[in-house]
Amino acid sequence: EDGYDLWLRYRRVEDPGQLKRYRAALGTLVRQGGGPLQRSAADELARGLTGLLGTRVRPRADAPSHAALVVGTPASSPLVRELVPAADLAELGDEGYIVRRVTRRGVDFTVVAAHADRGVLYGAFHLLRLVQTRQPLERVDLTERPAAPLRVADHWDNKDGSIERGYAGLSFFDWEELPRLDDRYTDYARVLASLGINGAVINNVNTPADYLAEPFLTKLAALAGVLRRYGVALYVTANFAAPIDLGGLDTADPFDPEVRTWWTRKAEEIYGRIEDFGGFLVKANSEGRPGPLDYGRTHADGANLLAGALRPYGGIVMWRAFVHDTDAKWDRQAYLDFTPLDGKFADNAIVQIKNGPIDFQVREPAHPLFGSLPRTNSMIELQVTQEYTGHATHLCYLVPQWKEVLDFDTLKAGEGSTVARVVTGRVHSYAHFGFAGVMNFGDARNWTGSHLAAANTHGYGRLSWNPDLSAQDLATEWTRMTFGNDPHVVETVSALLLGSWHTYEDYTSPLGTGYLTHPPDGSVTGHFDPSPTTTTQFHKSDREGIGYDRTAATGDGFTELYAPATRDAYESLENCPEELLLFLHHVPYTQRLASGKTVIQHIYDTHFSGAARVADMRTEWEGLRRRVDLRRFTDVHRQFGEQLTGAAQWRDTLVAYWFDLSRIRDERRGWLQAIVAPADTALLGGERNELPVQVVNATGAGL
Ligand code: BDP
Repeated sequence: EDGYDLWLRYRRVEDPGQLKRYRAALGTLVRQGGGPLQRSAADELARGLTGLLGTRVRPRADAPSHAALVVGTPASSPLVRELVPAADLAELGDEGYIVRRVTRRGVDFTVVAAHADRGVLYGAFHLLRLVQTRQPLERVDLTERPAAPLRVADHWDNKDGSIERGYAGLSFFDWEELPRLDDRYTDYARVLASLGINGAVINNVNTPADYLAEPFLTKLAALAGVLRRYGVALYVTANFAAPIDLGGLDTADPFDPEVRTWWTRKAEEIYGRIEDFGGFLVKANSEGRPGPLDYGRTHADGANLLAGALRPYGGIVMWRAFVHDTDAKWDRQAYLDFTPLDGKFADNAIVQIKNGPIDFQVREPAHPLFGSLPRTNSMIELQVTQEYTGHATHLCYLVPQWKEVLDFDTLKAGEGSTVARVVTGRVHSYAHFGFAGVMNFGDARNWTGSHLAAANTHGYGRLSWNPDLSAQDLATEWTRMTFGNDPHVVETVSALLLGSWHTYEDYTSPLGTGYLTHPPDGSVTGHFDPSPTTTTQFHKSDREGIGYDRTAATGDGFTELYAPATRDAYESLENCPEELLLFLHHVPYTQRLASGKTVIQHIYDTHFSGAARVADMRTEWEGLRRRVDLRRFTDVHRQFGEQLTGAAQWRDTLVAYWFDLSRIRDERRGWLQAIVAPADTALLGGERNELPVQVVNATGAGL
């Protein structure tokens, strides 16, 4: 097992009784008509059930007189028409489905039925999931429809094959070889569809304009053809200066008629090649990217230009709210730039908002824009790739983090206006809304570089379908599908996943200390290793205290961007959630926490306990030897070893750093904390990981 199958592993059911029941119910597969998506559904069922049941399953069209699995739509299948009322299905839209056991004339039918072919495809994957996780089907009766229409996978892949913030090798979009296709594209599309993901942006947000012209259009068309069979629309990131770079114009001003014409023709050209093209994602006027502000126009003007060009074809523009050109107001800039534009964006433009105001840190409050744009379509952008959360080395299951953000009550439209409800269009009447996830896929054989990191990919997709799913259920589901149903494995791996984010937070950045990773320097270690000396503008540690004062009273006023009750809580030291304390306040090291501990002692303790837990994690994993296949067991074991080294490095760097600044001893451990060659100047300008301090224990051994 090399991990290539991800959670689409269809290994034979072990329990003989269960196998017999599944075989009886699902051994015959009936599909009557339908288009390419239904064919994909039937192909997947044939493949999956052949594996799971250990017997050849092939789709047939005639109705059998014995138990069978029936898939289809009422429009294409007389049998489906007979078994499930068409009205029940019509209510579910084009993506919803029903999986139901129906007995007719004494024959048991397991039915996967939908109003449209796309729903059949999603239902097929659901049925497979039920068998993979060994659910009984005797009384199955479930109805599903996605919470949001946009469930998108964003790739930050470059045309030279590199991936910005990618930790799983190079890009598998091979622009040299395309339009020649290989099986990996189909498997990619299957993987997305298995989660209900229905859109893919295949290039980096920092993109040249090239993708909008030949030879890319031909290549994109080929790719779109594969994705289409799995219900995934192809999108590209557009460079706002494309009219200049590709069109030879001397401006990209959204109000310039030639610019407008250029985009109109461009859209016509793209749709001439890819009729179901999804649209554009745009990063504009952020980190040096071109945009409408270059011409004195607004983000809405820019978005509307592209939206207008795409509108005749039903395309959309996802316009990113990650805008910052100065570190000074990084936390507030998106809010300040976008809220005055509320109501000014076209109805086929959507503002895409990162989960938090900074940049995918281990811990941030929910972005204050959620709920603040009642008249502007909004979607959330989550980061599946672990840019600041340990790359493919540290286990950091992000679903609990995403859940906290999604469950955050913005209170902006009264109680219950949670982020999840905002981005699923239940708070404001948005025309388009949903989810984008920055992917962690590369050309590594196992897709994500780390076997366990695929749990984040799975979790993202499943949450974008249904944000109410619990982290516990998702962790368990992924584990069962990925490593099998041995209860000990399921329990151990789910627990490892579920505890991992807090553990990572503890040994890297407790209490919301925030951005502590080394800035990118072109190497893959950017945003990975600890480097507190280079990020002081974010954590604001000094000799007196620690934390970023974002209060209205004495700080930058970021707290003002939240609803009054939240603002009040964030503003006060007593009511501020402790995990955000240092994100919002600058406090003395001796500030007491609810536990009675001082902030500095808490910081010491969590760095030590967090790093210690990584050793426990590895021991837990060792308990799975022989319960997990050797190759994946060994790969993960090696990864835990690397994580252990990394965690120790974080602990020692940070404990030493804050000891040196605060000069307050760790009262708990009673170790001698010796400062070797303290040199403030060197400390402030210090090289990465080369702090002039060392922590040693009483015996003198380095920790
Ligand atoms: C940051 C990444 C950078 C991205 C940027 C963005 O470090 O590579 O280009 O976000 O989202 O997290 O645009």
